[in-house]
Amino acid sequence: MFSRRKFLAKSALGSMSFALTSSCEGKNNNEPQNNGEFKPKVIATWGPNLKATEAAWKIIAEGGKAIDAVEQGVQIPEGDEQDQSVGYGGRPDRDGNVTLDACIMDENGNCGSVCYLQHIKHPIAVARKVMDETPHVILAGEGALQFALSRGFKKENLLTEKSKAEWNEWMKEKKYQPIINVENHDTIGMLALDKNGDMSGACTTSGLAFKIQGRVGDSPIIGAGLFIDNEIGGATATGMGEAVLKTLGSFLVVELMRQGRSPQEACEEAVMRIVKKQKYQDFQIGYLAMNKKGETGSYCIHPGFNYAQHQSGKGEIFESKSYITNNK
Ligand code: SD4
Repeated sequence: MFSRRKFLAKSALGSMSFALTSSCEGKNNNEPQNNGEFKPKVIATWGPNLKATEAAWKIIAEGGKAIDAVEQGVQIPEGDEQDQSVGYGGRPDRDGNVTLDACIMDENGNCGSVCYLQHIKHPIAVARKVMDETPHVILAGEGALQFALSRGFKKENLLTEKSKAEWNEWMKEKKYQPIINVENHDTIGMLALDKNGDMSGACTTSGLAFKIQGRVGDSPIIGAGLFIDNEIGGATATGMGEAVLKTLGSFLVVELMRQGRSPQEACEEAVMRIVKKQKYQDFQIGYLAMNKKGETGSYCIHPGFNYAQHQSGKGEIFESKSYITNNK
C-alpha cells in the first residue's frame, strides 16, 4: 500500500498574500485569470489522491465541468480496495459494517449527500443523483440504499479480507483510539475550478474506523466536510469529523474568504477555532481551500497532512503547514 510519507513533499504556502474582493452581486464571480481564460485546477486532500486529481484534471482540461470532474475524480479512491478510508475496502464500524458518507456541491449551490450508506461502492455517484434527481439534499441509511438500488447501483460486499482482519484484531481490545494521520484520516475532499471559472467539490469517506454503529461524520454534511460558493471559492476538511462539525469548518473557511482572508489565512483561522476549544492534542484536522483565482491554502493541527494538485497538466503534492509545528 501506498504511504503518503513516501511522497515528495513541498511547501506551496509561502507566497500567498492575496486578498479576495468580495462579490455581492450575481451568481458567479468568474473573472478570467490570464488572457481572458481561466486556468483549470483541481486539488484534493492527501497526497496519495494524486491519481484522483489526475482523473479530474483530464475532464476539466478537455473543457468538462468541475462537477463532473470531482464526481469522477473521487471515484478513484472509492473503488480502490487498498484505500481503507474511502468506499470499497473501507474499515468497518465496530460491528463490522462498512458505512459510507459522501456529498457533492456544484457551482449553483446545489448539493446532494448520502450518509450511513452500505453496500454501494461509489457513494459519491449516489449523492450526485440525490442532487440531480430528487428535491432533497440528504438521504440516509436504508433509504439511501433503496434509492441507489432504484437508480441501478449494484449491491456489493464492501468489507475486504484486509479490513476484516484489522477489525478482528481491533475486536480483541476494542479500544477506540484514532492514530493521527495513519489509522483513519484519509477522506478525500476535492475542489475543482473549470475553464468556465466554475467551482465544484466532492467529499467521500468510510468515516472513522471502528466507530459506533450509526455514527455519521462531517464528510456528508454540507458546510462541515465541504462547502462551495461559486462567488468566493470552496473548502473541504479531513480528520476528526466531530471537531469539524462543531465548528462547521468548511462553511467557516469560505465565509472567511468572503471577508477578505486568503485561502491560507482562512484555513488557519478555522483550525484555530478548534484548537482554542477542543482537546486537539489527540486528533488531526486538515483544511484545504481554493478561491476563485485558483489560489490555494491548507492548514492542519499536527504535521503530516498534505494535498494533491493538478494544474497545467502537472501533478504535485504539497505539504500543509501545521499548528503544532508552528507553535511548539
Ligand atoms: C469523518 N472526517 O468521518 C472523516 C474522517 C476522515 O480521513 O477525514 N477520514 O470524521
